[in-house]
Formats: sequence, C-alpha cells, structure tokens
Amino acid sequence: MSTKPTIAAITVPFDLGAGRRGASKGPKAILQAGLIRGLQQMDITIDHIADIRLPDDKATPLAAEVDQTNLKYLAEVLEVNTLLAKQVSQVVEQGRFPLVIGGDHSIAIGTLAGLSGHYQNLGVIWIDAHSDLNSADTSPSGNIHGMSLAVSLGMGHPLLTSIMGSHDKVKAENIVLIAARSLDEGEKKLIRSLGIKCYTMYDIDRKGMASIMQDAIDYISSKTDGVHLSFDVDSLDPIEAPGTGTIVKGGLHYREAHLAVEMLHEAGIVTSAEFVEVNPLLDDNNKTSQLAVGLISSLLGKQIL
Ligand code: 4U7
Ligand code: MN
Ligand code: MN
Ligand code: MN
Repeated sequence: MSTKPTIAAITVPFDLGAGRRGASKGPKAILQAGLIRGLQQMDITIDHIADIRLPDDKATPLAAEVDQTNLKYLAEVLEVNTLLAKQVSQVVEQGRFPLVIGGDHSIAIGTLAGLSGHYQNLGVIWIDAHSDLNSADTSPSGNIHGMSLAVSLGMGHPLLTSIMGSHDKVKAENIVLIAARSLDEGEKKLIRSLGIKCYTMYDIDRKGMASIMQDAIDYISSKTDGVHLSFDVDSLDPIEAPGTGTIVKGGLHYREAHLAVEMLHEAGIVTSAEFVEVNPLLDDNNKTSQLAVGLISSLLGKQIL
C-alpha cells in the first residue's frame, strides 16, 4: 500500500451469524462516524460500491433435507456470503482494495471466498479475542460467526465451504491469530493439530505488541502473495470497545490496536481488509464506531505526525 490504492468499500448490514442482534447497524454507524470523509481528507480515493443485504430480509429457504443442526440461520448466512463473495471477487479483478464493513464475523466466509481465487497463497491476519474455528460439532452456541475461519479452512457445512467453489479458501500455515483469549476446547485442539500460528494476550503481555506484530509480519510475508486483515473489534478490551456482542476482558488497549494496524500499513503487505462486530446498540456514545474509523484510517496510512 505504499502507492495509494483505490478503496472499494462494501458494507454488509448482517447480524444473523451472531448470538445477539445489532451488528447489522454497524456499517451505518461507522459511516456516520465519518469514515468516507476521513479517508478523503487523507487523499484516498474511496467509493462505497455496495451494500450487501438479503432481498426483503428473507433468505431462500433451504430444502428440508439440509441438515441445519447447530447452525443458526444457515440459509441467510449462505445467501449473504454468496453475494458478498461475488462482489469482493469483482473488486479484486478491478484492481481495487476491498474494504468490507460488517456486520458480524460470519461475513469473513464470503470475503475470503471472494478473495481466494485471486491468490495462490492468501495470508490471513485474524485479530480477534476468539479464533472462530468452531464447527457445528464443537460450537457451544451454534452461532456461525464463531465458525467462519474454520469454514474458510474447508471445515464446516458443505453449503458454506463450497461458496465460489469447493477449494479451501486459506491454508492453515498462512493464518496468524492475534489477541486470542477465549478459545473453546475444540478450537484449541484444532490450533494445535494444524499448527496455526496463534499470538495470545499472554504472548502480547510478555513480548509487547511491536514484537508480536513484527513476528507476524515476517512470518506471513515470507510465504504469501496477498494478505487479508480480518479485524474483529472484540479484540480490544471492552473498555475501548464496549459496542460489540461478545466482549472478553483482558484485551488490546487502544494504542496496541493502533500500533498493529500502523505496522501493517508500514509493512505494505495488506491487500484487503474487513472490520466486523461493531454493535451500535451496545455502544457507549459511538465510541466503538469511532474506534473503527480510527483503525481503518491508520491501516490506510494516517500518521500522527
Ligand atoms: B466472534 C464462541 F462459545 N466461541 O463459538 C462461539 F465463546 O466473531 C464465541 O469472534 C464466538 O465474535 C465469537 O459461540 C465469534 C463462544
Ligand atoms: Mn470473530
Ligand atoms: Mn470475536
Ligand atoms: Mn463478537
């Protein structure tokens, strides 16, 4: 991103992948917090090209024989992600930078599916309190936003893993998890068995954010031909990001999160990004939407001096 790319913003006002409603209002709140104006002031060309939503807020019903056990709103998640994947793919084809604004984190399924055809080795930096590596069998909630990374690895309901084709959208060795602190048993097993690089809050406390980010950047840039940043705002401490549905204490501080995206900008490796899980219904005076605008601006090159 050393030469300024043209940004194509795609909003996804969807929250049926989450356990509570409200993340569907994230895009509007983030836009109202001044995203477009802020980026334009940085001389960035940004076009809000699409708002992905289900027609009439209704998904095509799934055939009765489709097994939906422990997959809440499978039909809706499938439909919105299929639309999103096509849009993201088109943006990459046009040589623009996809900036996806959620919405709950189930939309990573569509984003990654849309990106996957354009890279041999897509890297994914997943900044999140969670790893979103559950399957229907391991999920304690049945909420698909806790399964999106697993689906992208090819593990999950075949209807979800086959969006844009049945290939795996990302390889385990090209993923880096950052800020993890709430992992379910099945997720821990998977991280260990697949050898997924995972920097927990313990690691961040122990070594410092700058060192962790440098390691993550070195690890991922050596073997990938594009890097997607998937940023879940619940990675931050609830003090900084109260407006999100699944808060976990002990998270990133304001400056640690900013440093992460500032270093990613400086490294110039990020080729697409998504910011998810802002829930304005739970927010405190738009604090979390404003935080998201600040983080996106820093990722795209806003500097302090
Ligand atoms: B998010 C959870 F059990 N792991 O699967 C689950 F703790 O996109 C939470 O990261 C998932 O916010 C959180 O329901 C999904 C739970
Ligand atoms: Mn998440
Ligand atoms: Mn999360
Ligand atoms: Mn969440």
